[in-house]
Amino acid sequence: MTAPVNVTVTGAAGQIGYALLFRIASGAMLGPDTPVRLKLLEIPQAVKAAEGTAMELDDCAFPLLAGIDVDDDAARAFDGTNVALLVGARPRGPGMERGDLLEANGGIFGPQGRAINDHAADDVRVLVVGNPANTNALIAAAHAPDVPAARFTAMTRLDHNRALSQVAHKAGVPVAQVRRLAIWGNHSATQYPDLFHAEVAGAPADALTADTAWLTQEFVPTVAKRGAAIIDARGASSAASAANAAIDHVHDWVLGTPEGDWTSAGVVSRGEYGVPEGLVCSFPVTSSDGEWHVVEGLEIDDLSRGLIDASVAELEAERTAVRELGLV
Ligand code: NAX
Repeated sequence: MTAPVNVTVTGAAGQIGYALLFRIASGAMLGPDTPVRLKLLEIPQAVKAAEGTAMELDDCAFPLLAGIDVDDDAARAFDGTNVALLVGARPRGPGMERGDLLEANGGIFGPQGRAINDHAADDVRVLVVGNPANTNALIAAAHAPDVPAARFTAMTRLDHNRALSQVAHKAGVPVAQVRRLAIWGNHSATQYPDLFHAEVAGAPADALTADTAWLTQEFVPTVAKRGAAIIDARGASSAASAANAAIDHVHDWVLGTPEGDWTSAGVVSRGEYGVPEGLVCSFPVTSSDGEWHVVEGLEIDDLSRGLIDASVAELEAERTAVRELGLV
């Protein structure tokens, strides 16, 4: 059997952690032939709860689970890690301004980036789930100068999957027949789910893109505000669907995207589509040989351009704010 892959999950005692860990241990993320060693990082007050989750993981007797460590020390939790899922973050509290939120998260993602830099395996791949995910990824990458920036990514796969499902419902086709959607920009309400290159049952989604009222007043806001709708319905934020998206993101990053299709991920911009270099921005991406590649050469219509620019402007404002706070 191959050597186990070390997978660190932060915020392991939280609700996404609980939905995520069992699936990683079952092989859903890295495939049925790859054993995993789980390394759970929590804050001291939540270590006991994480240990409870570790006990349950043990009780599943997963054949692929080679071991579990629980820690409140980032240096140990990231030691030798190959895949790091940064889920734990500071939520926005009552009366918290954006600057306060960015600063509080800088206090988490800066040191975690540094610990990854100093202790992780050479091939480490990082997915930031904790919000504000794009800018938290930017902060972590800035603290890991020895790790290629392209190894830091932010999760927009849940938005992508939500968009796939909305289109499948609207078109009355199975979700597997919807391809080539793209989420652009920030994982926030400004994100832009783009259907202009999408295919439904093998044909361009012209009928959907021609219906501008549905597109701009229903589809885009439904996808962008789905998180709030889930909170309203469930009384708690998305957890299983977020965990599933994290599994999908890492699975495709490591094992590749299907031929002829693409997905969406927040990756460090190299200036593609006019997005300023260095921003962690969601793009349409493919993955091969363990690397994300932005899908290039797509024609961007005026409607899309305006919506992409608005979300990118928000990312730039977040970067300016964290620069002013000395976090990057
Ligand atoms: P929970 O509050 O249930 O769990 C968060 C856990 O993180 C807690 O157990 C907490 O003790 C831990 N934590 C806090 N600071 C930590 C630190 N410095 N080191 C290690 N652990 C730490 O939140 P949950 O519902 O699991 O959501 C986690 C994050 O995912 C939130 O920031 C949330 O906003 C974000 N989300 C991101 C999504 C995305 O698509 N990118 C979608 C789902 C989700 O909203």
